[in-house]
Amino acid sequence: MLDINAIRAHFPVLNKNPKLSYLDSAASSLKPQEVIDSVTSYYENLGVNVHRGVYDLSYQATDLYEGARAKIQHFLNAKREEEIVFTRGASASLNLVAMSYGMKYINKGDEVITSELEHHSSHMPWFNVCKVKGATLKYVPLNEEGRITVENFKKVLTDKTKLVALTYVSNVMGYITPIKEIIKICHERGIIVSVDGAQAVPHMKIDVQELDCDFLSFSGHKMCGPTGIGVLYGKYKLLDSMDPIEFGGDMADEVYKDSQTYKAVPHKFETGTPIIAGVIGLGRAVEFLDEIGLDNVAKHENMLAQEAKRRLMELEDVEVYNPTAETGVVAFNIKGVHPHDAASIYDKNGVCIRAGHHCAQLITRWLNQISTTRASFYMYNTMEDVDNLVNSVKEARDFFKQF
Ligand code: C6P
Repeated sequence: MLDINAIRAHFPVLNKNPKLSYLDSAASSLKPQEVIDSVTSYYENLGVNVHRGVYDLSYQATDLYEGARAKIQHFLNAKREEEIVFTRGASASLNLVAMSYGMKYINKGDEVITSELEHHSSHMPWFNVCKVKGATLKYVPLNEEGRITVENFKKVLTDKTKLVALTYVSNVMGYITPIKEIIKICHERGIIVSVDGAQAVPHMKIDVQELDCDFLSFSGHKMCGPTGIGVLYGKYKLLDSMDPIEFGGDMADEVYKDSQTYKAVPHKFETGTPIIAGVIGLGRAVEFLDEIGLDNVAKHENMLAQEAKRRLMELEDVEVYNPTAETGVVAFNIKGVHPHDAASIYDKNGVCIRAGHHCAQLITRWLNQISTTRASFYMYNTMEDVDNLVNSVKEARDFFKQF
């Protein structure tokens, strides 16, 4: 059981706004004081570059930067530190896989499998690779709930499948993909699997060796870390076989007029001055998540989301799209009311939610909607937040239904 009041005390935004119902953690989580302090401390005490300076402050900064890589390796149980590549975020990580691995290894006639549940950053890079390389992009048919199932996945698998790019947890529906089973099936056929973990890593303990994914992409800002920092986990052999997509400072090894070589993984993918403060902050964030315990976080947010859905489904004219989802995401609409109109009432009541297509137009179209409302719960949310949400939905429905 989590002590929610004790957890809330770590988050300055909640201390300053105790009545706020922050239900938009799937977009970005709030940041605990420990993470803010670690970022501030780097700027206050060091503020210098890494890997380059031949003086003590730079050595200290490099130790903190590379030390954070070790923390993330430990957090994911990756085999080697070199398997952790720092990027700007999940989008950059997913694009790196497509632009480097995809452009090198996907060829004309090959097939790539993705799904309509994906965030744009997960499937659009593969749309591009397939278009450029003359490969075919296939979509797992979703079941009647909008889920990816192993059975349906097998329907699109062929001898031509070379790579599978799927989300672990959908940012719109909150469904968990049976990714472990899918990875096992793929590996029996030598198929590479790139997992979008942006909505999974912040909420559930992931052991990359146990999962056996080839690539896993995620962002720091959704898991109590700073904005502008993300991770690409990749198996060493794959990363080592890939070419950089950005060239220049810090990634170069030997440079001549007629030849150039690159540093080893992961530095060959971290061009230029890295996101030093972000990396240090993310290192502190994963420690924070381990201190809280992600298994407890998952149980807590799921419990709140189930209760919110149960009560929203009792309301006339409210449609919940993901009643069986097993995470902290609630997808709903008030019939006949545009989510952006309703959002003005939620905002007035201090309820922060997201409305729109959530950068996932394919699943929004699948739902036959142009926009959905999403409430997403995290470790610091309470039953009062559920009350506030449900009462605000009632108020919005009653207000807009008059017209
Ligand atoms: N989803 C949401 O409100 P970035 O923006 O690069 O940190 O993360 C991209 C991304 C990739 N995959 C999934 C499943 C995601 O949910 C996101 C970000 C946010 O749902 C912003 S659109």
